[in-house]
Amino acid sequence: MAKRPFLIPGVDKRLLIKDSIKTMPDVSRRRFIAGGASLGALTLLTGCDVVDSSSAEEMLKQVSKFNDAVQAFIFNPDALAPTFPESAITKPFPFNAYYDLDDAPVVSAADWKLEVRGLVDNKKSWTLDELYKLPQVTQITRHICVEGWSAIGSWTGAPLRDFLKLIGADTRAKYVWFQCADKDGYNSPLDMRSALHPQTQMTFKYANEILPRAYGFPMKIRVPTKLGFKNPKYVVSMEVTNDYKGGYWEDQGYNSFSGS
Ligand SMILES: Nc1nc2c(c(=O)[nH]1)N[C@H]1C(S)=C(S)[C@@H](COP(=O)(O)O)O[C@H]1N2
Ligand SMILES: [Mo]
Repeated sequence: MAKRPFLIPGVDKRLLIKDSIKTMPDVSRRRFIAGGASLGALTLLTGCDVVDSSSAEEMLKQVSKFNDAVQAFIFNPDALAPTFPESAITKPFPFNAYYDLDDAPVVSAADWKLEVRGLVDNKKSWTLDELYKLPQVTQITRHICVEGWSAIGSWTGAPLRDFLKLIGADTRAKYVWFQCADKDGYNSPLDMRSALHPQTQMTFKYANEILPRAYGFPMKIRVPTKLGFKNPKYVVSMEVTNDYKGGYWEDQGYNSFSGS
């Protein structure tokens, strides 16, 4: 996440968030504030991308309408994130990290293994070839960054919940904690309920091609019900644990739930 000024012509981000909060019923207001109360969180709730004052207006309308879909998305963490047709895909899809693309990890497919640790029956490490053999699905969903941009992409991979079942993970544990290959480290805890969400994916392909380096080769965890920073790229290990181990952005004050 590079430090960029956050300016939308004609829209004051703080006022928009304040106005939206005012229109929410109590329960969702509490949940929204607990979830980070950011423009990203609003985008996640309403599906509206704010680029100008008329889309801000539209977002407010969406919040105040509180139609069934939005309600379901807020109150039920098992609700599905919206999916989109191929024609909606954002091209080119943005790269984002806390460094420039030149500094993104270069992972050698031959040497890489996914380490599995913690509360699981089978702690075997997995090669990429082994992982590629898992049954995979493709999803076209929206990725929302807390910095205020969002983009629609196509991700293919194995549902994480299938993998957790396969390795005999204790799904009563609180978190799955991911560590990444970034040179100064990147990690992120995912609450078990979200890890078991049907759309949460161990992603191996972007736009039907092997995941490019920019987007996290060889594997990222795609969680379409969460903000972008809860989608770790260049994953090297996963640990099933009851301990809250913190995360790169979580430790800097971003809410760990950050999603629906
Ligand atoms: N390993 C790693 N994963 C990461 C990040 C990072 O810096 N390192 N940045 C996060 C953030 S803030 C965003 S918005 C997305 C960006 O993913 P993209 O480059 O595929 O758009 O990756 C997330 N996962
Ligand atoms: Mo992000």
